[in-house]
Amino acid sequence: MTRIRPLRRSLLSVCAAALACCAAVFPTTAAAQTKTLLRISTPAVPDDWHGKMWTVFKETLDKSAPGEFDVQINLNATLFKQGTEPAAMARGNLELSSISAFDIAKQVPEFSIFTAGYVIRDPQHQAKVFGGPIGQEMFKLASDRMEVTLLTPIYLGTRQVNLREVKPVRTPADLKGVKLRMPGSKEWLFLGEALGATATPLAFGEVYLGLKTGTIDGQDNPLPTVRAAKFYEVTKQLVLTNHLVDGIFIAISDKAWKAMTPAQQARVQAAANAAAAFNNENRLKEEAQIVDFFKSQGLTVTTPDVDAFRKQVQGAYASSDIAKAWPKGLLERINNTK
Ligand code: KDO
Repeated sequence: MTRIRPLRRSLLSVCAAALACCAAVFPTTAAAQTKTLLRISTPAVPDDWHGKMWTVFKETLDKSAPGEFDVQINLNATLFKQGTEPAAMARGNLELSSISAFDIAKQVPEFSIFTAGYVIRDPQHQAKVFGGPIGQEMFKLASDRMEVTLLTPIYLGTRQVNLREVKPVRTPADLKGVKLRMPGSKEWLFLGEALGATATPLAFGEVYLGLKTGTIDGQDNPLPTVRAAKFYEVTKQLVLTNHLVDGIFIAISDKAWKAMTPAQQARVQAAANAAAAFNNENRLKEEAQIVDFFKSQGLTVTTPDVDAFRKQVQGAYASSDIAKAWPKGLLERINNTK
């Protein structure tokens, strides 16, 4: 038997005690290190469906792969600012987010076709376009050119104009001079201007205060978001322009995706699908009946001349630089998807 000299023995026992102490103080850290870290960042508020869907994602994954993933959900843009998520994912500082067509268009200009007003007709049309060959081609293009993989599209809702003060709005001319808040990118600002307004860039998290203090006259978002972010508390009118059937995409960083085994990838994909289904089902259900809620809160809900808005917005895109990046024939293929 090897003899341990007294000095070595006392050193060993000090080390053993230190290790035992560490294990007692940091047991979860030690366990978490063996798990695959999945950090999520989104500007979504907790009460919006695409905020809640991340809990479905986490629960689905915890069930299909117990103890395998450490899913950390960060809502309200607390981890990364709105629009900076793709860069954070490319750097390896973030694993998952829901990114918009506008975020993708910054790197893949062809994708801007999905940022254009009055291209996608309704949620069913969106599901058919994204669920068919066009979706496959465009998601591959984005995944090939960015350092993220798009796992699934999500219906964010149909965007409407929401104003601080009641105003007769029939046509785009009636929005002249209205400071309409849009998220801050060229494609967003183009959409706001195409609607006839003065597009004013502001991050989502600052919209409530902007409406309250009057630094902006209005904003546009799908109605479930107007409810969840409580914009109805600081606005008086909804104008049902239906100008953008908006989609976002659950995306995962390539660093995280490629480090996973095929079995892990399949579980993450299934969890993303479950999250998307939860969002889509609840959002559609809510959109179908939400107008009464706003009326009960004292808001004036008006229907403008939607054909006049459609004509002006489609015309603005047709003659724009943005549309020059759209793949030849894609608009017709989208229009012909029934
Ligand atoms: C917004 O800032 O108006 C917007 O609706 C844009 C979307 O692309 C998306 O970022 C969304 O905000 C957030 O998820 C908050 O709902």
